[in-house]
Amino acid sequence: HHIGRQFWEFDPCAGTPEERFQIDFMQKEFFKNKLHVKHSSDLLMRFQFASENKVEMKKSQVQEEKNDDEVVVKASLKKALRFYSTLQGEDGSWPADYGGPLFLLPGLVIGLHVMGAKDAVLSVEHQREIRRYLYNHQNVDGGWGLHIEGHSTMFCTALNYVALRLLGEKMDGGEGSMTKARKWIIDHGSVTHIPSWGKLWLSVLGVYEWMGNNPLPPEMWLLPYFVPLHPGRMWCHTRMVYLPMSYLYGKRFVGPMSFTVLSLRRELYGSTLYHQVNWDLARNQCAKEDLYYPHPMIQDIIWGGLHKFAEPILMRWPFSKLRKKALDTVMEHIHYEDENTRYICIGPVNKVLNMLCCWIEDPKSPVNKRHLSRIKDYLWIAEDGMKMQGYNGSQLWDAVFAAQAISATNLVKEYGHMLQKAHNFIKNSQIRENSSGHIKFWYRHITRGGWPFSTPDNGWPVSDCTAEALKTVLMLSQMPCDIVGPAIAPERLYDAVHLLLTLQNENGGFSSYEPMRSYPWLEVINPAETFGDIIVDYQYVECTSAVVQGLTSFMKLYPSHKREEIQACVDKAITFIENMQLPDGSWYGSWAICYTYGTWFGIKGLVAAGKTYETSDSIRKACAFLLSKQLYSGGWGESYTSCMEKTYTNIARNKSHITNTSWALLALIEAEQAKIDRMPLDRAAKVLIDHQMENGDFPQQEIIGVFNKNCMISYSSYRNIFPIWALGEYLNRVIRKMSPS
Ligand code: LAN
Repeated sequence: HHIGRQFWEFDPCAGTPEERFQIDFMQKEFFKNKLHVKHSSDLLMRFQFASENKVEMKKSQVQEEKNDDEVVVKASLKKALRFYSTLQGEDGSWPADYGGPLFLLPGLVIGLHVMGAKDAVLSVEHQREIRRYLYNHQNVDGGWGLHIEGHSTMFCTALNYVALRLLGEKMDGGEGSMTKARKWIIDHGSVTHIPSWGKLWLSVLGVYEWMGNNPLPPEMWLLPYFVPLHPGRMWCHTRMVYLPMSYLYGKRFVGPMSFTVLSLRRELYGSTLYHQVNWDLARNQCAKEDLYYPHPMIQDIIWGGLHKFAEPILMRWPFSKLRKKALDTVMEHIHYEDENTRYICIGPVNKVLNMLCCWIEDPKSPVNKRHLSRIKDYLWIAEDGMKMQGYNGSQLWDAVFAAQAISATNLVKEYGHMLQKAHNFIKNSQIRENSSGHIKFWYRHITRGGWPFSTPDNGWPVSDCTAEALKTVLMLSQMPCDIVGPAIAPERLYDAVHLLLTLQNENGGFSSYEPMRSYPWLEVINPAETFGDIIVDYQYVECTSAVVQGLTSFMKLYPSHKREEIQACVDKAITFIENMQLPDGSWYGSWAICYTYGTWFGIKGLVAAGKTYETSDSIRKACAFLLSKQLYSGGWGESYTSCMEKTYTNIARNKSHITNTSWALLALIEAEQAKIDRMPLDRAAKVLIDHQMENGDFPQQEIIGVFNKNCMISYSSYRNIFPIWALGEYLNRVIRKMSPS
C-alpha cells in the first residue's frame, strides 16, 4: 500500500449530471479568464471532495451572535476548519495541487514519445487535459514562462510547443496559438538559444544535435571523492538530474526518427536549414529572457576544452572502454535511486530521465513497467487542466503544518478527528530504515528516522520536514490519546533526533537534504542558465530554524536524552540564524516568497531557543522590518520578484496576500509584538477574515512557493493552513490573553 499516493483516473460516469455541469462550467470560466488569472485554485478537487463529503454549513455556525472580536474570529475559524476537513483524504493527508513550473510536462511527453509509450500511459483524456493545460498557460505574446506567472522564456516556449506537437497538435493548431508560439521562438533567436536543459531534451528527441551541447561526461562519476567537483558532493537534486543526463550525453542517444521529428527540425530554426546551424556557437547561446545565472567565463573555457579535446578522445578506442565503464557506473546509480524510491525518484526531472535511461539500457526489462506505473503520481488535474507537479506531492509537509495550525485554534475537541487522521498519516510517513546496501558507496546520507516532503515511497528525508514532523508528533503526544490517537514510540523520536544531529554543518546551519559536501565557490560551474544556487546544498534559515524548533521541543519532553549534544547543536544553529539576518532585520526565504517567509522562520527559531523581544536585538529588528512592510490595507503582499532580485517587492501597491499576511501575523505574535502595540495584529487578522469565502475556503492568490531563486511553485493548501494557523494564534494568544475579560 502506497501511503499518501494521489493520482487521477478518468471516470466518465463520476458524479451527478449537475456536478459534471458545474465542473464544465469551472473549466470554461478558467479559460475565459486565463489572461487575468494565472493561478489555478484547485477548484476541481475542492468541489469534488466537498460534495463527496457533503458539507453543509449549518446556519448557526455562520451566524454572528454578538459582534465581538472573539466570536467573529471563532466563527471564521470554525468555518475554515469545517471546510478544510472535507478536503482531507482517507489516509490523513490533504491531497493538493503542487504544480507551477512549466518545464516538466515536455520532458514527460518527449520521454514517453521516444519510448513509444505515450498512448499506453496517457489515456485520451489525460492527453486532452494536458493540451488544455498547456494552452491555458500560454502567455499573450505566444510564449510560456518558466512557471505559470512568469514572462515567456525560450526554455518553456520551445519545449511546450514541441510537447503540443507530439501530442498531436498541428503546426497551425490551437486557433493560431501554435503559429504564435513558433513566431515567439523564431523572433527570439530560434531554439539554438534554448538553455542547456532544453538542448538536452531536444537532442534526445532528435531535433537538435548533440554537438550543440556542452559536455556532461559520465566519467565525472569515476573521479576520486576528494575532488571538490565530484558529483557525489553536489546537492542531491543536481546530482540526481545530471546523473541520467550524463548517460544520455555519454551515449549521444537519439530517439527514433519520425515525420513529426523531421518536421520539427524545420519548424524550430526559422529560415536557417537544420544542416546549416552553427552548433558550436549554439552550445553557449541562451535567450536573454532565460538567463538568470549567466555562465562565468571559466565555465565556457572548461566546456570548450572538454568539448574540443576530451570528448573526441573519450569516444574512441581505447578510451571508449573508460566511457563504457563510466556509463555502467552511472546506470548502477540510476537503478539504486529507482529502487530506493519505489520508482518515484527524488523529483520530476530525474524521474523521467531515469525512466528513459532504463529503457535505453534494456527496452525489455521489467523495470520499465515499474517506472511507467509511477508516472501518474506526478500528474494532477485542476480546472486549468492536467499538469506535472514539482514533486510527487507535498503531503507530509502540508500535513505537519496543518496539524500545527488546527491545534493552534484550540478547537481540537471539535476537530479532533482531523488531527487523529493527520497524526496517523505523519506516523506512517516516517522513514524507518536506511536505504539499501553500503550507503556511502551510493553517496547517500542515513535516512532512518527522517521524514520526507511527500510520501514514504519517495524516501528522501529533508531536514526541515523531519524537524517539523518531530515537533508535530511531540505536540500530539501531549494531547489526549482518545482524541488524537496513540503517541509515537520514543525510539522513533530518538532516530529522528539522531538524524537531525548528523545534518548540521560546521558553522551551525542546516541544508535541505544532506550536510554541505563541497564549497559554494563551485557554483561557478552551474551550467543551468535558468536556476541559481544549485551546485551544493546551501544552508537555509528555514531548515535551520525548523531544526531548532524540533530539537528544543524534544528537549522539553526528553530532557535527559543527548542533552549536551542537542544544546550545543541549538546554540550553534542560533548563531548561524543571527548571522544570516540582513541589515534591515529580515531573512531571505529560499523556499517560499520570500522575506516574509524567511523572517517568520528567523523569529520562530530565535524564540524557540528562548530569546524574546526584550532580550534579543535580532527579534526587535525583525519585528520592525515586518511592520515597515505592512500595507495600508493591513496585510502583506510580497511579489515573487523578491526571490529573483533579492529585494523586497510588493505584488501591487496595496494588495494583500493572505499567506504572506498569515506569516507576518504569526511572526509578530510569536515575538509578542502585541505587548507593545496590538493594532497591527488586529488589522492583519481583519484582512484574513475579510478574505474568507462563504463556504469557509480562502481564495487562491498569486503563486507562493519558489526554488533555486527563479522558479515558482504552487502550495495550494497554504491558503487554508496559514490563515487557520494565524487566526488560531490570534484568537488564543492575542484576543483571549490580552483582552480584559
Ligand atoms: C522542494 C520542495 C520542498 C522544499 C522544502 C521542504 C519546503 C524546503 O524547506 C527544503 C527544500 C525542499 C525539499 C525542495 C527542494 C527543491 C525541490 C525539490 C522543491 C522546491 C520541489 C521541487 C524542487 C526540485 C529541485 C525541482 C526540480 C528542478 C530542479 C532544478 C532539479
